[in-house]
Amino acid sequence: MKRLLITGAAGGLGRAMRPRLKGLAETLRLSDIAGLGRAEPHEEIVPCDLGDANAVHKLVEGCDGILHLGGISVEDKFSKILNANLLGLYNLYEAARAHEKPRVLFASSNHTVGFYRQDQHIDVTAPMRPDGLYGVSKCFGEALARLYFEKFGQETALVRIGSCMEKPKNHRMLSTWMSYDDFLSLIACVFRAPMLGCPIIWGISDNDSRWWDNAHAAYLGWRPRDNAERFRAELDAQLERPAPDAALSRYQGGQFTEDPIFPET
Ligand code: NAI
Ligand code: 15L
Repeated sequence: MKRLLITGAAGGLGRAMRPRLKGLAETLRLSDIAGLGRAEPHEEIVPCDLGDANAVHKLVEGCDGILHLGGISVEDKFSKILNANLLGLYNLYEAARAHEKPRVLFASSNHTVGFYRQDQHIDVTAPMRPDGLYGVSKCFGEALARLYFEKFGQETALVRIGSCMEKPKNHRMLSTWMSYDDFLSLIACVFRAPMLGCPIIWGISDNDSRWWDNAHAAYLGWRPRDNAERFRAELDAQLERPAPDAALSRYQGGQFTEDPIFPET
């Protein structure tokens, strides 16, 4: 790729992936509403609010891939989710349509299915069961991407990320964890695949206690190599297991299932 756009580049995942993605494109175009520091020689920085249609059109121009990490990443007031995750996504897809339909990797979330119980094993045919307004916004994002695929042939990988961080922070994450290395190899597979389509992919490492089945996406050749199991002893020593009826041990979405709907005022 000549130019890969990374939205949400100032966030937790953006900061982790920024140095790792250096070899994937000649230029990384980094964008966020938060500060991004100084550009390295292979980088360009374009601040942009995803809710601003004109700015998003300029942002996408000249890019041949988009890693879309930007937006609200936890439960929040609807007005904030509306601007960043709904309007922002619409703006992104309209801009992509206007600028030669660069392939997109959309950071969706396990919170599209958060109300499945942890003793249920599901694949991508399972109906959505979002666990909050944040989860609903990711369901919207997946539906919007699918619309642009069916109508215009816009390709997107809908990556339902579990918990992508240095290491799992609790026992639930022994099932949902994805290492940075595995995310990097997934990103490379998505942008290098001769044909992508619009698949839903569970963004998890090869965890022994995973709940989600990626068999349908085998054609991409992604082979996650890490396994959260190696952190189990450390977690057992550090943390008491939550009670069996606690949200954290009951639902796939964990604590998000107990979040309130935040009032606007
Ligand atoms: P984060 O909250 O650390 O980063 C999101 C970034 O988006 C922030 O830097 C923020 O300033 C930016 N942003 C927010 N509103 C914006 C707007 N209106 N315009 C432009 N930029 C805006 O989240 P994180 O952890 O880095 O996650 C990245 C993406 O991956 C998010 O979309 C999140 O929903 C998704 N995801 C992450 C998971 C994880 O384990 N880190 C799990 C599941 C999904
Ligand atoms: C998400 O969707 C969030 O963005 C992230 O902060 C984590 O909490 C993750 O899900 C998770 O479920 O662990």
